[in-house]
Amino acid sequence: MKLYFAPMTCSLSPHIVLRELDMPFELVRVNNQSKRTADGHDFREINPMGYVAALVLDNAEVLTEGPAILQFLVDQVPGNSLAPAAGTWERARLQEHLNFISSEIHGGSAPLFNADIPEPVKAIFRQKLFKRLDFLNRQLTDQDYLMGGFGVADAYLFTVLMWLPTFNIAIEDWPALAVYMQRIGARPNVQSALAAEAATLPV
Ligand SMILES: N[C@@H](CCC(=O)N[C@@H](CS)C(=O)NCC(=O)O)C(=O)O
Repeated sequence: MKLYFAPMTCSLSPHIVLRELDMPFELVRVNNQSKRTADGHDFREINPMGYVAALVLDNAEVLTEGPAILQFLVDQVPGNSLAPAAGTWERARLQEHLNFISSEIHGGSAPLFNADIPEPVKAIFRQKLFKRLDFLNRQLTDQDYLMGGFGVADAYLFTVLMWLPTFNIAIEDWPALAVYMQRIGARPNVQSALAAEAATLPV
């Protein structure tokens, strides 16, 4: 199995989960500008949308879209603690979290990365994002993780919240989120995923 990734992007969440599940995988870096991959492909031949993450199975099937990849991975290891079983009410709750993170935090952050969007317009997106952060902060005030113990939704939320300093947004303004980031960031598999990505050569 190969995980196509770019450092400091959303592909970190399936990377963390692969390590948490102790699954064998190969990490392949993608240059998100040139779309070249470290194993010599044009990445658009793998994911026509040209964005990470992409998971390529040993049978050459390709899976894209973070929430789909995360759920595929956990379903490969029956009885693991990173997600409730498929088909249960709790799995629907997990999907609620993943969709919220994907559309409201990940998608909601995208305009803030865009250098062509004028600052007053970005301010509108910021305000919207702040409301979502308020909501998460309230949730995580009384609990350490989004759902019971550490799970795939936490790997994803940690990943997208890591971008806040890039937008000059201080996580300390949401105290429960600041503590949450420290908690997730201290996990050995999170640290090893970050270190492994940093150790790859630019493409
Ligand atoms: N809908 C996709 C979005 C993936 C995405 O936004 N990937 C970003 C990195 S976080 C990317 O590779 N952007 C480069 C590009 O769009 O060219 C998902 O949820 O997996």
